[in-house]
Amino acid sequence: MSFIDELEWRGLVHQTTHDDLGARLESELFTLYCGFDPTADSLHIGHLLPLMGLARFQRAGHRPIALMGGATGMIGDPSFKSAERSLITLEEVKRNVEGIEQQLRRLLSFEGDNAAIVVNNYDWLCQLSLVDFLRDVGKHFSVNAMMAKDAIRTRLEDRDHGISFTEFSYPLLQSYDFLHLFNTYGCRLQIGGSDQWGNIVAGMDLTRRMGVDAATYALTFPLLTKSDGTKFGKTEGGNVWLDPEKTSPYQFYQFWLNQADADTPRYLRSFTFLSKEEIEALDESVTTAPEKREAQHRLAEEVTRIVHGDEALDAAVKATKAMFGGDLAGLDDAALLDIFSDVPSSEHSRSELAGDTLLLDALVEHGLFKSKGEARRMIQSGGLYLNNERVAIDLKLTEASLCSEGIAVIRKGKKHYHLMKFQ
Ligand code: 545
Repeated sequence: MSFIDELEWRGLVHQTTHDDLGARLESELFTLYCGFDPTADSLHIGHLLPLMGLARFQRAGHRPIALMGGATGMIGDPSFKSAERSLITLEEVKRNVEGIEQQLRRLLSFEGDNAAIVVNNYDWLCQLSLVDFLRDVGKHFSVNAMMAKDAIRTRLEDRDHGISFTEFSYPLLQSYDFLHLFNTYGCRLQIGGSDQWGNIVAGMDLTRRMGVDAATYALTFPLLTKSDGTKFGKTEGGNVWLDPEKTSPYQFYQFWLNQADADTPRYLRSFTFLSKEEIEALDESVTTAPEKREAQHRLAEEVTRIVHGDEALDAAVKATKAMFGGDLAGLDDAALLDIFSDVPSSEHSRSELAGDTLLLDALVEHGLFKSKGEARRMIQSGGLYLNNERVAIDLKLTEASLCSEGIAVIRKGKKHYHLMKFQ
């Protein structure tokens, strides 16, 4: 299978400019780029497709450039945005660049002939003189053509959410980048999500008008969909971030583990580097043994490893087992609060750990059971667990009842958890 056929098979090709791009990618080594504006301090899984896209090209022997939009991030891309963005400060942009650059670097290789390159368009765009730019670059853009683009149509039609000259000029900056990267690195291909099509094609036009006679190319990725019609990549808690401080590796792992059978085969193609054979075997398992959720487990494992590494993956798997009644040993307060983030809890005084309080009494007092009788019946039927171990009726609370520094984990029946927090 050729590289472009593989991308197609993975559902990663939305549009390309040339029918012969696939053939050329087989016979020539390309330098290609994708840009990321530092409008937030972390990427989320919506950015994973183009980022892994760069990595896929690199694995196929091409040279990837990750562009940080230190300058364009100060302007704001209006493409398909329904309202003007508020400007962010230079300090904020710089801080965001640091966060995002770290995340980019994890996925790319900086060794070998086709080592990845990270650039920041602040380094060239901020040196341009306004008058030169308007003469040399601006002359090649037709305002009439720019106004006809889909990407800003709503902003032109909606009187309440118009577009400033600042944002309207954005495509000129991204276009200039393509020209600059062509001149500096021989970069001939720009990739991005489907929202970037207009900006990428504008850059191809500019390179041609500026006298570059080599062909430049565009390839865009589709927007991801979910079979139930809801938006991909969102949870009740909002975005699924790549930053482990914003979305813990455990929550990240859970996100992928919870994908529907109908979506998992597609996500395995788009979000993992697994081979066609491996993925087709996993497709099978979705039909033959859906209850095992083998495909979801594999998906969660692969994507978590790619983004967070082996160690974080191990911890996430362990945490998931803990949630299903497994061993809780070795988990600290922070890990327990993460795993059991949506579980009810009660606040207790450390004095209850002195050895003279019955667990049963403490639970009734804090409302976990309506009466002592109810609590007693549950314990006698073997349905009450402390730190995932069955408790006896006469169990008294001591320091040993804690699972971590200050938390004891109660479970009623198969899956009703409750945290006792001691202070
Ligand atoms: C700037 C200068 C260039 C080339 C590209 C750019 C950025 C581009 C853009 N891209 C999006 C983006 O989102 C914020 C990421 C960090 C929080 O706005 N004009 O910067 C997204 N992009 C990845 C994909 C995208 C796109 O980074 O292309 O489609 C999302 O999947 O929206 O010379």
